[in-house]
Formats: sequence, structure tokens, C-alpha cells
Amino acid sequence: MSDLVVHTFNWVPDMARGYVRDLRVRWALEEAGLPYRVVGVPIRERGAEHFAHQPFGQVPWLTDGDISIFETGAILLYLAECCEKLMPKDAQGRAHVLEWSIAALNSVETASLPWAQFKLENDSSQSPGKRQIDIFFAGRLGHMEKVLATREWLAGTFSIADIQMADALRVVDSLDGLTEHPACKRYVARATARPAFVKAHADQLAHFAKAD
Ligand SMILES: N[C@@H](CCC(=O)N[C@@H](CS)C(=O)NCC(=O)O)C(=O)O
Repeated sequence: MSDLVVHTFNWVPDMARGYVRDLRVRWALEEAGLPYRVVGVPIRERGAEHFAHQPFGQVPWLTDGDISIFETGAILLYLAECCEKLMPKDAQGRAHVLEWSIAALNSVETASLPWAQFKLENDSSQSPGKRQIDIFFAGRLGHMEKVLATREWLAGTFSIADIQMADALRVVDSLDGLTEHPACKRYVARATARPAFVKAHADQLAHFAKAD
């Protein structure tokens, strides 16, 4: 690791302070004892440079010399690869860290974040008539639409990133939630046309049908 730089907003409203996700990255870096710098980027005018590093226009992202990585979970795993204080080296130890990292993001935070948003919505009179969850999700789809408009697969060639992203969007498509996001819709169609998906899907249906 060379010159580690955590990029975060240069200002956020009071209520967000202490909760911006650069905290997780700073925390990991502190645990690891790795030197790093923090660079602030504007919260209001987020330019092309910002989106080139973080396609959702969010923070944080980390640069390590020429390497740039976004998504807090990915950044932590990236740091953990090089630091035994963040993840043990033995196979079972690594597996436990991976399973619990994904559990935090995918099993707990998928519930805790909407819960917090509903709670904030009920406690305030913001956006009357518009549900925060709709605004939140439309924002996410808007960013994914831009990403998927210009690439076939998320990480260059097909990868486990596409398995997870396509499956997350597939349920939305099944509920007609992608009608205004044609690139997302085409991506789901492309992914689910892959022979491996078709077979896995058919096999799952057959598996459960056995129990009928
Ligand atoms: N999944 C992303 C979420 C990042 C995130 O929610 N960042 C917030 C700050 S904590 C942000 O940039 N909010 C501004 C926005 O969404 O426009 C990660 O973990 O890195």
C-alpha cells in the first residue's frame, strides 16, 4: 500500500456528522495502524471526477496510489487483504470474516437503513406525500441506469458482482419497477439469459417442486 487517501465530503449537515461512512474506513485504517490522509470533496457540486470514482456520487472512496475503490464494504475487504489485524490469514478465519461482513451489509443493514428512514420520515414533515423509500430507491436506480447504459457487465467481464447486482434488480423487474430504467431492465434480461442462470433457476424450481 502506498499513499492511502480517504475521500469524503468536505461538509455535511449536523445530523449526519459521526455517521458518514468514511468513519468505517478511518476506523479500519486506525485498527490496522496504516497511515492515511483525508481529502474533502464538495457535497453540492459533484462533478464528473467524483462520479468517476464513485458512480452513485457518494462518499467514501479510497485511493491507494493509482488504485481507486468505492463501497465501504469493498474498501474494508481491500484493506483487510493486506492486514492480519483486520482479517486472519487462515482459510476458516477468512471465511468467517467474509460471511459476517456480507451479513452486516446484506442481512442487517438492508433492514436497518429503511427502518431508520421510515423512522425519520414519521418523525418529520419532510416531503409530505412522497415516501422516502421511493425517493431513495429512485436515486439508486438512476445511478445504476447511467452505469449500465455504457457497460455490459459491472466489472468488465462477467463476475460475481453481476450475479449479486442482477439478482437484486431482478426482483424489482418482476414487480414492474424497472419500466423507467431500460438499461437496468436490459441488464437483468442479459444476465438471466445466461445458461448458468437458466440452469440454476430451473434447478431451484425443480428442487422445491419435489417438496409439493
Ligand atoms: N453503500 C455505500 C453507501 C455510501 C453512502 O451512503 N454515503 C453517504 C454518506 S454516509 C452519501 O454519500 N450520501 C450522499 C448521497 O447519497 O447523495 C457505501 O457503503 O460506501
